[in-house]
Amino acid sequence: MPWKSIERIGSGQKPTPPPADGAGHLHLAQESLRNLLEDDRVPQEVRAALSEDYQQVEAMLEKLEHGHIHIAAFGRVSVGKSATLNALLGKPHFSTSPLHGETKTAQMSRWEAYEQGGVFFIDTPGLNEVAGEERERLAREVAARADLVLFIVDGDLTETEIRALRALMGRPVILVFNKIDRYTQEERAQVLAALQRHTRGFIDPENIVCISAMPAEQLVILVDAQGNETETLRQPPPDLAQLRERLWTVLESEGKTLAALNASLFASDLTDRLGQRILQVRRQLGAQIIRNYCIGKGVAVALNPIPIVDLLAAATADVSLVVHLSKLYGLPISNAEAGALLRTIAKQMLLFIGTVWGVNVLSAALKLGTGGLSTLLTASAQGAVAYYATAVVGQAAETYLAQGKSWGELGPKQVIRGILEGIDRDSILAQARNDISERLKPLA
Ligand SMILES: Nc1nc2c(ncn2[C@@H]2O[C@H](COP(=O)(O)OP(=O)(O)OP(=O)(O)O)[C@@H](O)[C@H]2O)c(=O)[nH]1
Ligand SMILES: [Mg+2]
Repeated sequence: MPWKSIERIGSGQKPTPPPADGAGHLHLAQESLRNLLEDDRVPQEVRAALSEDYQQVEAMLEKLEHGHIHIAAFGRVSVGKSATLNALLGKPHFSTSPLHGETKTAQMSRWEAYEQGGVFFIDTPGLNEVAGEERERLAREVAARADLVLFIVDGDLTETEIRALRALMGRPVILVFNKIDRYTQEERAQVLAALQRHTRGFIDPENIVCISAMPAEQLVILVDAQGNETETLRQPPPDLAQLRERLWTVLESEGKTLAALNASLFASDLTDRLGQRILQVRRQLGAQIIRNYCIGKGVAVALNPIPIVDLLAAATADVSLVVHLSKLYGLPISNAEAGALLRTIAKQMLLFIGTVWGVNVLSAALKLGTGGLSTLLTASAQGAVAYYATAVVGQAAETYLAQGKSWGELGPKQVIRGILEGIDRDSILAQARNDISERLKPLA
């Protein structure tokens, strides 16, 4: 059941790993993404608040259905990310520049040379650009979502690069040492050895390749038949052999698995995130709902004061609050069920009335006012207590619903006691007086 899986994953357990073959992964990933999309137990208001995440799921599903593979170029500014992709594409598709920060958004291009089709290159902005935090965030997001990352460097690793590489640990990465035309054979070997050393244990040496995507122009001296010398600048062709070979091998042997693994990871990640976001959104929406009911109740009581014990007993009238909250939590309950729940809550609250609690709340509510004990003040103090009581009822009902319609091991008594003790009484009462007097002002 999709909803259950959200709650289960949200509570820290991982789903059973899918079978190791590519097709199995693919199938399971598609299924869990589809389940996320089609889960009609996610309330409409939660869905609306998470519309961006849902769009991501749709995009990922579409990619999977078409069997597309996304390969992202990722790395520090100006290491030659765009130049490397251009060299692979065989055309200057992405803009390059000697200045930092040339690439400002993520851009995509299909790799036509890959005959089986469906392979796309994604260029990303560089890391470590001055004031480029937002672009860097985008680049990291794209890399995290790509099926394969070409992590491009132009020398030994910097601190930023080591951190970025570690963040990709466990993901398929080819480490590309670009601009080798700038180094002598001996220097290249030194850098390569350093790259292997720094990435030992998380990047296989066969996934470290040396290239020259856009070698610097060379001064060539031409000598004609008469022995006349002319100097001219020539752009040597790119040297991509190692990268091209590695890419072909990886795509041939693991292409399907790459996309499928990534999709499974994405699905489980997103399920986690969605689960957390759903809880968060529910809490926010729940707080709003409770507050609206608190105001309604507080104003009604202020206008029509009743004795305090009645007032707490009147908590049982908050049926529609509980029904509303139950819908938000995807566990709709009937009015009768809500009534029973309210009676349990009210009973526990009334038990505390016998103690100093009720008196304390009322006197705190009274103290919060300024001036004498006018009728209006007493009335709105009672309104504030009603507001407070509804807040407690709302929180108790929410706790019960969030635990899947259960009071948990503690039982209602301890849960409600915890809420009463944990609630910031004075600030809620102050807020209540504020909210109520705001609404009563136009009537005064
Ligand atoms: N010598 C040499 N220069 C290169 C090579 N590849 C790229 N360059 C130069 O490096 C500079 C940066 O190249 P880009 O491809 O724009 O680098 P980028 O990583 O995309 O840069 P941003 O988009 O700004 O992050 C350009 O001036 C390129 O000409 C290479 O193999 N050798
Ligand atoms: Mg670029």
